[in-house]
Amino acid sequence: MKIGIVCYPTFGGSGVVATELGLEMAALGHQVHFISYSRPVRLDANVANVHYHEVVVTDYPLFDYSPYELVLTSKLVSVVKQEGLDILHVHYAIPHASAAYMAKQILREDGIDLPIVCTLHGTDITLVGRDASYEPVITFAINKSDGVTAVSESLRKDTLEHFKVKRSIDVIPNFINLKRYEGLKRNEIRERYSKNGQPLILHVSNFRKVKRVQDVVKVFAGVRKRMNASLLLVGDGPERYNIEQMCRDLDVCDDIHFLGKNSKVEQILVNGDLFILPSETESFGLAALEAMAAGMPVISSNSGGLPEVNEHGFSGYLSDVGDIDDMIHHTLQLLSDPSELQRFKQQARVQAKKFSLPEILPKYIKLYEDLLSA
Ligand code: GMT
Repeated sequence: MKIGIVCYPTFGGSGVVATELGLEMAALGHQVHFISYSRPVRLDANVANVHYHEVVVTDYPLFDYSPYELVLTSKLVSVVKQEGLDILHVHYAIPHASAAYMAKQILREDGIDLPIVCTLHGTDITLVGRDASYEPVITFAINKSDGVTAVSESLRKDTLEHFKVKRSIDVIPNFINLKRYEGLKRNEIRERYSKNGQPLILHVSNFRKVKRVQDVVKVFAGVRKRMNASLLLVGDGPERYNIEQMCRDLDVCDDIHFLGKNSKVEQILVNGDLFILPSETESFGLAALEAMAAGMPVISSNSGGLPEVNEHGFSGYLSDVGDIDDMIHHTLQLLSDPSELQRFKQQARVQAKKFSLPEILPKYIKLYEDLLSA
């Protein structure tokens, strides 16, 4: 197959899932064409069967806002024609689904019928997409896609609840490439931040409000009152200053380390003992899955798709959003009992296997094949 993949190139989960999916399809011998405004962070150059087409938006004085969606549409038309793509898979509805629809109509004029798959990832539905300024376009683009997938049952339900969707939505959960975690050993990060052997607690996100990183700091401060521990905060984003302020307010700065963005996140995760993801909402929670793959139990909120990923009492614990005391309780329960922590670490790995590539990839391949033979 010749597959086009449209995604955001940033550290967000949708770009990561899109990249990993494309790389696996390329490893199977398919030709995969990534189309984005910058090289996706996890897409190395010079990988066999992988091609990258950059969408370059030029400035023009008339435009206060450059029309990215139009430039993307033109790029899609051009790549489909030049490369002879069989199928186009867009990740994150805004604005990729409507750009794909427009490209499909343009190509139809030339007698080309291009099947479009749209994968809904979360905030394109739960936060941004349902806003009145986007909703009619998103509804239309979802209804007009040839295949629509959601990364969790929770997101499928949210989509049906908030949009007038007249078509079926397949749930294809996010997946993890466990090969990235095989044979990984603790490294200098452990030595640097756990000098006295104290547990390392981790959090990874884009530091947006929806992630409630301040709750991570509050939980850590509660834990720190009872035991030695360090917290590594990986990622960056708009809440960074407020998070730093919270560290100062709670007097825990010395034990909290900001590691910034990192494209080889598994090299950090492998050093951790426990992961905290207290999000307001999370359609899936890929960060939790990556943490489990690295052998960390997850203390998370119970919102959105998180209960589908993190099994309460097995791979970690779930608490209501904002229930700091409950999260502190579960964290201490695990960190103060080495054998219990060890058991949960193993169970976290078992849970991650349920979302391993061999479990999930065939679902995407079947969807592509069904659309191509329709
Ligand atoms: O806000 C983010 O975490 C980024 C966003 C994205 O588009 O990358 O993440 C969403 O998609 C991920 C991959 O499917 C999911 O694992 C995240 O749960 C989802 N984020 C939210 O729903 C807040």
